Amino acid sequence: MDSESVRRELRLGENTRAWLSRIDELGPPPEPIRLPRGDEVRDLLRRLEVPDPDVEEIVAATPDPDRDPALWWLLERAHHEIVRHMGDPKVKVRGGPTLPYETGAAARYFHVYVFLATIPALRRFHATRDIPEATTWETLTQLGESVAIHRRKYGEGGTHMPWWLTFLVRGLVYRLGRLQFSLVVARDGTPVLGMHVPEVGGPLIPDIYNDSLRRARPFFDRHFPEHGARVATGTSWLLDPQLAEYLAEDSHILQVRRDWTLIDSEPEDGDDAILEFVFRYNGQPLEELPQRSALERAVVTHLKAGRHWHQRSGRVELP
Ligand code: CO8
Repeated sequence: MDSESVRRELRLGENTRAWLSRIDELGPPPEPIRLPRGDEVRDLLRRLEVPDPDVEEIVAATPDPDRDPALWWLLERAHHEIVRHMGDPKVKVRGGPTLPYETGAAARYFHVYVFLATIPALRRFHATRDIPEATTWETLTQLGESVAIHRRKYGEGGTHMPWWLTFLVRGLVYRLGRLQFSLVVARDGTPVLGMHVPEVGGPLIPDIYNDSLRRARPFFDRHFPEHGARVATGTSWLLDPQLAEYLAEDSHILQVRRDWTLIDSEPEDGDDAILEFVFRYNGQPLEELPQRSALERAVVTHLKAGRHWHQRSGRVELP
């Protein structure tokens, strides 16, 4: 098989050519991949909080090297690209695109299979860094969140934001309580921790947020002493100052962001981001969006008034 025949068979777009030829050059991984099957994968997926209907579909569609040679070709090389730079934040690897769904369930769940095939290498890497098992498993539950959001948004199985799963399974992201932190090297070479608020885990109660923030520096100083980050940074709809026009002063979002300093000169357009994170928006008219919470009402009122939301970048000192 070569990258062009794989591209044709899986109906990948022209824009995937550069990635395909890169991973073609890389070749298969030195150690053959193994996908767990049957009850082994069922138990693993449940542990990763993948919802039941998806678990069964993922088990049934698990690709096989003889039956699905093109998909297997892609799987091996996508996995190889990830493990090659395990734990190195200076190398950018976003993983492959979402595959066109018309070739079947195995294509829809492609990034789940890459994730599953890479867990053993990630666990070996975590062991070399003495990462507690509980942190490994807590971090890996992002797979369940990604699959659940995809189903809620599109009504069928798949993975939402597969590039984030790639980051995570490359050993760059760690969930410590309510928050995730990622190893990042800023453009000027400064090491920082990227902060992320996963959806699963309940409201952003300040005590819970602060507990998580307090865990970050000791964790990274112990397991990644060469990194040495002293600040966390983030780009988010949560940092848009305009939210203060709508939310109560004691809202969690307004409380936890008080220690943050904005560091961007020009705000980025944030309409898509806030619609995504509040509604998992999929193009419906604004009139049809639910209006149950203060935030849901704020997002719609603001847009209907012809105004725009912003994504802002900020930083906070790590305690
Ligand atoms: N959808 C609908 N309503 C919401 C949502 C939401 N996503 N979030 C909050 N609300 C409602 C609340 O129910 C409350 O309503 P009411 O006053 O009517 O009772 C009101 O808005 C105010 O909410 P709070 O400020 O108290 O916030 P919560 O603690 O309820 O929720 C969460 C905050 C947990 C962040 C929630 O919005 C959520 O789960 N969002 C999805 C995940 C997400 O958006 N993550 C952020 C992605 S960007 C990123 O990770 C980088 C972050 C870097 C900067 C961090 C700065 C702190």
